[in-house]
Formats: sequence, C-alpha cells, structure tokens
Amino acid sequence: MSDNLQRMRDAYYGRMAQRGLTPLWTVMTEAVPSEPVANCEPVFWDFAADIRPALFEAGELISAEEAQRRVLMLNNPALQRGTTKTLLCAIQMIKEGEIAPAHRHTQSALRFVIEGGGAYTAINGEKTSMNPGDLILTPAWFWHDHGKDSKGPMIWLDGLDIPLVNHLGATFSEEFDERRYPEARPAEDSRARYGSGLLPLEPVVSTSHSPVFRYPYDTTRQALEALRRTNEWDPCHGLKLRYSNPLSGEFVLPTIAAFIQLLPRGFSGAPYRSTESTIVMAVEGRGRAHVGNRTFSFGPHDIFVIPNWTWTTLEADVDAVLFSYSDRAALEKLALLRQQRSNEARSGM
Ligand code: GTQ
Ligand code: FE2
Repeated sequence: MSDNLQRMRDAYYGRMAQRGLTPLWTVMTEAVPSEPVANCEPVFWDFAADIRPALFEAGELISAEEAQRRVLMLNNPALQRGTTKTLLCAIQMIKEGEIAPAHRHTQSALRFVIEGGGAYTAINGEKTSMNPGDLILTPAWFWHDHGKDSKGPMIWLDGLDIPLVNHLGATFSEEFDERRYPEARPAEDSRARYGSGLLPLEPVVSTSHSPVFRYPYDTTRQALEALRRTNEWDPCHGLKLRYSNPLSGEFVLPTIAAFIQLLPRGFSGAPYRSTESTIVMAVEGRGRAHVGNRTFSFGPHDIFVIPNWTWTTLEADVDAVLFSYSDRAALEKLALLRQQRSNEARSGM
C-alpha cells in the first residue's frame, strides 16, 4: 500500500472517530473473535484466613440495620466491580437480634449457608429457616428480610445477577415501609407445597423461578451419597447435580443456575471449559482447582472463580463437596452455551 493511501486512511479513521463512527475492519478480531476471550480472571478467596475475620471486624463497626445488609463483596481484580462480568458473590453476616430490613429488587439472589444456625429469611412474608449447607432462593421482585433471634452470628454466601441486570439496564429496587414484611404465609409453606416431591393438585402455573425457597442440605447430601454407589463418575465433574424448579425441570432462577457436586477421594478430573462464568464454594473436603494458569488449594468455604472459556480441572484429596453457581440459565435461554471437554470438539455448534 502506498504511503499516500495509508495517510488518507489514517486521516479518515481520525475524522470518523470524531463522529462516533468506527470502521469495523479496524477492530474485527476484537469485535468478533474466533472464540471467547475470558472476560475476568481466575481468583481465589481463603474463607478462614481472609473473609471470616473481615466479617467479624465489620460486625464491630456497623449494625445490619445501619448497613441495610452487612455484606462484603468479592471483587474480581480484572473488573471494576463484580465477581464475574455477570455475577456477584458476596458474604453476609447477621448477628443475634439483628434484622436486615425488607426490600426488593429486580436482581435474583440465592444464598448458601456457611455457618451458624437459627436465622431466617422471609420471602414475601414467608419465613424460611437457614441452616448450614441449605440453598435459599430470593427470586426477583420478592420482598425479603433476614433476621436472627437465636444466639451467635450467622454467615452465608450471597449469589446475585447484579452485574448482568445492571448491564442490561433493568435494575429497579425499593425499600419496604417497615423493617419486616408482614407475615403472609406459614413458615416453610412453599417447601411443603412444591418441594417434597408433591405438587398442589391445581392450579400449577410454572414461573421463571423455582417456587421452592429452600433446598436443605441433608436432602442434597443424601442424594449425593446414594448416587455415588452407582460409581458413574463424570470424567470432568465427578458427580454433579443441578438444583431444579420442580414445576418445569429448569434451573432455579431465570438467570442463575446452581449446582452441587461430589468429588470422591483421589479424584483427578479431566479438563473442561464452557461459556459459563462460574463461582465455586467448597462445602466439605479439600482439593485443588487448576483454573487457566492458576492453581487453587481449597478447603471448606473457600471460594474461587472460573471465568468463561477457561480450562479447568478439579482434584480431591478427600471426599469433597462443591457448591457452585453460574450464568448458565441465562446462556441457555440465549442459545449461547457451549462446552468443551479435553480432546473433544466443542458442543453446542
Ligand atoms: O441480602 O438482600 O449481597 O439485596 C446484595 C444485595 C445481599 C440481600 C447482597 C442484596 C442482598
Ligand atoms: Fe436484597
């Protein structure tokens, strides 16, 4: 190409930039890469060494009431805010006698209980108890308040689609006039109605979120123990189940998929990657996760991020249980889920 032509092109690009016009051919590989480029970093948080002491410090500095929510957000170093581009992971603590006041928002939330007992979350005025290992749902636009009458503090993981919903420009929220939303249904009503392998005779109208607000750990753990006896281990995932909406069989929330996984002692998984952004919390046991070029040694309640399209392998020294959640529910609806196992072609094409 002549110098003259190059000069004319550069001048043109400069003039176009001033008018808010970008020639696609100058940014083609960035705009339409041949495969996804991870949009955040693998990152790890040590629960016992870092998160837990930080929460107790916050417990001395601010009440749940004044803070609205006493929550520490886990920030991905590659992002201004958020744990991944689509999801937030945060850890919440509530102390004896405290109330985190009622509000609602268009973001969906899940909670996975870490430690303590006897707290509750109320969802549209239906109390649900929270105990270690339980998965609790707070679907979008449901009023929710949390409280604790019994002794000692309680800590849980919050998983929300805040970055995704904010990015889509669809965030609304409001506070309730009173601290607690008035009791509207008996405690555990939704679990009895929808979550015991039973359903109301009629009407059964499926919703975009699961009508079950609590998936207790003993049920979850028993399922893993029973299934391990078949010895049908997935080479990448060990034994991995997804929490589901009993009305539709779909994921529990319209944007967020949640999973529980057992890696047997000595498990050494095959590499796997997908277009999901995933947040993992170890529940039991010890092992390692190789995520991209990082290696994380995990123990109970440690948390790590698996960015989109990043090769990951899992290993367990002793039986390990992992809770995880991802944006897969959104990706599947948009027909954007693709996955790949080592030595296999990509699926979903
Ligand atoms: O408990 O309602 O971590 O609204 C972030 C936003 C928790 C909550 C978070 C929330 C909550
Ligand atoms: Fe909330």
